[in-house]
Amino acid sequence: MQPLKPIYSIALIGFILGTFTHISISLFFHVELPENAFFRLLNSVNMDGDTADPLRTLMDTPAFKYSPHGSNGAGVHVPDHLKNLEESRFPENNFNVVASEMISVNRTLPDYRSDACRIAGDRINTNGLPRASIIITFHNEAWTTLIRTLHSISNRSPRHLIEEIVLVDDYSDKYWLKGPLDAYVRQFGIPVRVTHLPERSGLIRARLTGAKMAKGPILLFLDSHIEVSEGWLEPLISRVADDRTRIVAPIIDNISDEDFGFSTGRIDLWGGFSWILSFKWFDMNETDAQKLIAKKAEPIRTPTIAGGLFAINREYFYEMGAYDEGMEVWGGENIEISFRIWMCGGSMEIHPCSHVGHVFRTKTPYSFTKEVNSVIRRNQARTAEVWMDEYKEFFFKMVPSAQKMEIGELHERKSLRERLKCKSFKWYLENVCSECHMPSEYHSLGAIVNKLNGKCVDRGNRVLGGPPGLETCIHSHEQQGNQVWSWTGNNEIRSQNFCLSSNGSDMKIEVCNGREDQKFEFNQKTGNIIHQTSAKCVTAAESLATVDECKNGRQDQVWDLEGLKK
Ligand code: LR7
Ligand code: MN
Repeated sequence: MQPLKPIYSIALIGFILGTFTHISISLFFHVELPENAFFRLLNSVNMDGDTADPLRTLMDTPAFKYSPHGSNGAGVHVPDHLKNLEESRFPENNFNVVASEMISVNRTLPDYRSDACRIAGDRINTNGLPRASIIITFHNEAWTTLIRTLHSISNRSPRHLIEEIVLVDDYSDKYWLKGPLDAYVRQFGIPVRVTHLPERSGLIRARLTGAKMAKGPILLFLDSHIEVSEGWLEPLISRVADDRTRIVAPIIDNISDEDFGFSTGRIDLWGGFSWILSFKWFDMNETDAQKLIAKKAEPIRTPTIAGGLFAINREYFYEMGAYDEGMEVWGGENIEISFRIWMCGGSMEIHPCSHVGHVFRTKTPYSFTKEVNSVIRRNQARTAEVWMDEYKEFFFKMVPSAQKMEIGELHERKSLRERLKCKSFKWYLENVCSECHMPSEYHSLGAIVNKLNGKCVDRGNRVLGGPPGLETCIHSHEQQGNQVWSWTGNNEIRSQNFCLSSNGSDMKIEVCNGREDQKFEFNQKTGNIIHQTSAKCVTAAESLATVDECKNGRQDQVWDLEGLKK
């Protein structure tokens, strides 16, 4: 590493001449910044107000482009004297932006592919493949994560497979995402088109704007804080080129929100959804996992995609109704597009040879005009109303507030479903998502109320393996979800992936496993819930449900199953 004293004068000149100039300067000085000088610079940043920003952007660009930190996907250690800065700046993006700024925006990554994938990758003839327009939307993304996203694409993609990168700035208020960004992106050998939206559109409508600008035959959506690894692009494009009705997503690897270390994600997972319609990863069953291990380079069929990272044929995207423009800001569009694609004749898969890292965070950093959850619920309610037929009740029972919400006009989306002659949601559950947590056949859905004490079976604060609770029934309240049970077609009493079970002497809440001790029968005449293997009756105790010998006339063994189909 060469010590670099002129960095201060570069900083000064850049500061005076403005950001545009410094960008060109930085391109000529291909140097590494010694750690100490770098930390001193970082320390000297005045965090009060916008006046600090030019210096910050200045530092960000040239310095970190050549930083030795984080190479080969390693995480960084933020030194003690920067801990305060680290902490105070964390909320900017809800990830460790100081760690990100210590890492080169051009950092290297190992080739994460299996041998089988590398061999398969070499066999793909990329010459005949269509080009992708890469669409990235962002709202107040950190400079370094966004720029690193672009460098990683530019460094690790065959140039002839990319038509362009379309950047959609969703009304960010950081000045460096305006002029400085427009100038910075000119350095890539790939055309990068940036549009700055005049108002906050949310990621769904911003992606639609990006898709309209795109010229390539394939659209490839990415988040604004990702890093692609070797060989990521070819399998995505080639699978979509083989079948235009296929939507293909990469394996989503993890970039730590704490130290920005890159670690590979599991490949034996598929995407499903919960009763509240949020995206959920599921473990692959044994047989599928074995198959995967044997084949290694074969794509995995998935009922849903996480949402941010996927390739789709551009014309097909529009034929299938693009995105629901009635959805706001963030959330829910991933489940909507998944239901729609499958039900209307397409398919979705995850390609184990394509590795893209994503900075996962625990909290969303965006400002919403309305309360966050209500925005997401509204989007989810639109999905339920248009696509889920009678199964929408699972969602509305779990989230009663969504039922009363104003969710906007649905006519257009419903007629899209008719026009495309899409299959039913039951078909989707039976044929695509049979291992999801939603039963395709069920006898009842809702609360299970005891006749004697009027209390409801509740999985609220109960630990797995513990007895099911009996609590005061909750109506029209979000906590109601803990009291929503379905007596399913195969006689489970299920709440999402939790099932009631009994060993004949007491009851437990377990993860559903399809075994006999999780099966119950409901006698409509007597109101008894009878455990199949022990023939005992579910019985109310003070604050929990248990089992006991069935006796005629015992009110503590009489139950009302809400939503029972006659
Ligand atoms: O108002 C906004 N406008 C935007 O342009 C809010 C966000 N955005 C941008 C944002 O800058 C980012 O590039 O939209 C993208 C997604 O937002 P994130 O990164 O905050 O979302 P996420 O990664 O937590 O969320 C996942 O779920 C979202 C639901 O709407 C989207 O589908 C995201 O694309 C999706 N991300 C992924 O699938 C990456 C892997 C995560 C997993 C599993
Ligand atoms: Mn993201």
